Amino acid sequence: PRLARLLLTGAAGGLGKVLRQTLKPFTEVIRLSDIVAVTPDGPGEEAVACDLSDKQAVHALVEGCDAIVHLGGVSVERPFEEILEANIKGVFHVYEAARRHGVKRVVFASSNHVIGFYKQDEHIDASAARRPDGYYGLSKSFGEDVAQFYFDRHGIETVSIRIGSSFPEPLNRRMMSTWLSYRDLTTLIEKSLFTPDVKHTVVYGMSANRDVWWDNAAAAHLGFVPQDGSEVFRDKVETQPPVAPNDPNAIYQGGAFTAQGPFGD
Ligand code: NAI
Ligand code: 15L
Repeated sequence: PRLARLLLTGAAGGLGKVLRQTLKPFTEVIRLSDIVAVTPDGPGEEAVACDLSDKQAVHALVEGCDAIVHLGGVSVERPFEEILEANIKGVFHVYEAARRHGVKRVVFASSNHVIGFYKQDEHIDASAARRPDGYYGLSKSFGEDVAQFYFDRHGIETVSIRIGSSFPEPLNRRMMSTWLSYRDLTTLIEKSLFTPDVKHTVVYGMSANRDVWWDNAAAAHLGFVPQDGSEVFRDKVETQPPVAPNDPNAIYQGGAFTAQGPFGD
């Protein structure tokens, strides 16, 4: 299947730079957006700069698109006011614009930090109560609620992907469990865009890693079968010094995010 016009927010970011390439086969036109300038690179690409906290700008951005992959926003723990503008207002504006302009499918880049306060020896599925580990995690938790609300109220379908750690390779021992390869991320987004009748589905974005904390049985209808796994990086990662047992990176699923901030006033 192929979309007519796919909107990719956060297109200048780490994942956006990858996905603007790998999602191209699934759409006639990809509309690339970020708060910083993005340059279209050939046919089938268009770029629209937009601050997600600007409601009118987001409405103009979304018009004419038939699906949205929403990656834009602050991707780390930051003072609440920054998170409020980019993530909380941002996700609301995206869904309001989707409603107004008839967009029926959103893929929301949620995060493992919505459940970051579970311990690494706990195993959870998508139905576990959320335990956000900071303002950033709270904003993603809000985003998942917005997604559910816009499905229940307006029939807009979303797959919220609780991305673990999506980088070229796992950067530390914790990421041996949370790593999501770019290839598996792309497949998961493809499934999220084209699987019929997803309603609001929550899925954990992880590759086929050996020791995982998350169970994706509730998202089996997506048919996502990860092809990569972190084991091939184990020897390299284990050259790093061991993590102290009282370090949040060794205790919590959200790792160091559980101990960042507050940032004062
Ligand atoms: P990133 O920080 O590299 O990219 C985010 C992009 O959003 C940046 O290009 C930034 O300029 C843009 N942005 C920030 N504020 C904005 C605003 N007010 N208006 C418009 N654009 C704005 O993050 P990355 O790693 O590419 O992540 C993409 C998405 O996936 C983010 O939503 C992040 O929270 C989520 N995610 C990523 C994970 C990872 O391992 N890379 C893990 C879990 C979630
Ligand atoms: C995230 O949500 C961040 O966006 C990313 O930069 C990583 O820190 C990742 O989680 C993680 O938990 O490893």
